[in-house]
Amino acid sequence: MSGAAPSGPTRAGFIALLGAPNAGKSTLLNRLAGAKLSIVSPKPQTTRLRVLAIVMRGNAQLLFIDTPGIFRPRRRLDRAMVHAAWSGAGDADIAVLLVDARKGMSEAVGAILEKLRPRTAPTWLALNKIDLVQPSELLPLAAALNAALPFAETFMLSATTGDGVARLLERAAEAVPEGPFLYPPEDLTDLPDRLLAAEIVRERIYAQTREEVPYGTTVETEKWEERRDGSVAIHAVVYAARPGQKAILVGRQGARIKAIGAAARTELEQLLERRVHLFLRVVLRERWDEERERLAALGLEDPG
Ligand SMILES: Nc1nc2c(ncn2[C@@H]2O[C@H](COP(=O)(O)OP(=O)(O)OP(=O)(O)O)[C@@H](O)[C@H]2O)c(=O)[nH]1
Ligand SMILES: [Mg+2]
Repeated sequence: MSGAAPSGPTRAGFIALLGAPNAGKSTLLNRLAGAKLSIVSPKPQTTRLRVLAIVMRGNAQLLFIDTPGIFRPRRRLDRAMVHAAWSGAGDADIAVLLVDARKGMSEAVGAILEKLRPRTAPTWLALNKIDLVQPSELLPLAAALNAALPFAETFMLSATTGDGVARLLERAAEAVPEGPFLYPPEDLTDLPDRLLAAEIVRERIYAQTREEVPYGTTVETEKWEERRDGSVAIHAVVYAARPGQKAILVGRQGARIKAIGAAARTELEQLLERRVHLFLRVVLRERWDEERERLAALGLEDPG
């Protein structure tokens, strides 16, 4: 929290980060929170659930929502992800459309602009990844996007370097409505540790496997066991949609799942600040991505 005692009335509001897959929403959420809350990967469609970051800024409580990237859904899982993204935006006081400045005005961004058009609550634009483009490209892109949909504010930032992020925080703190804090100010998120653990394993799967494997996989924490020595034993199941995906995840003599587990455990020990024993088992479960129960485990609603 910032040093000076807050003066004046308190403010609080939801700010949803919205955009095409891979725009950098989760990287930005983590940067805003100053903590790793949401998983990141170079592959699109990484985030599947809404992740909340509670950021205190003077007398304002900023509730940033990371959402799944918006794309044309096929599976029930995809539909639930896109539904979660739009309902995140619908509930928010401010929606921030994040656009990858290097990709510019893509078909995916065009489709999102169309759906944002009827929105009456404030919508902001943030050009992200400005570290990857020539500065001279930014103004024309901002102008083109604002011509397609007039945004109340436009930001240019890099979630990776942090450039421009302070200004977004500042403006958000001024713009959220007056009102009481909605979450305990000392909390960072409402994400349960069990879900965080499953997400960290999923992130390592994104990092260590290719092609369809990450998309055919989901992870659930089955058992969370507090041990008397202060450590925790986490048992998680990895569901694979195809026998071939299961074989890749397990690897030769279990080498792949062992490496995934080792990397996830190291990361979890840092995040949870305690010793972690992590037990992973890989299970074939065809069509898990059509099962309501699997979506519910991710905190997703069935979109029907
Ligand atoms: N150079 C650069 N890379 C970035 C920036 N922001 C994000 N990235 C990278 O872009 C990739 C995607 O980032 P994510 O944060 O996972 O993107 P996302 O929008 O959450 O993606 P989905 O969850 O799939 O919708 C990762 O490789 C990030 O490291 C940025 O400002 N600059
Ligand atoms: Mg994401």
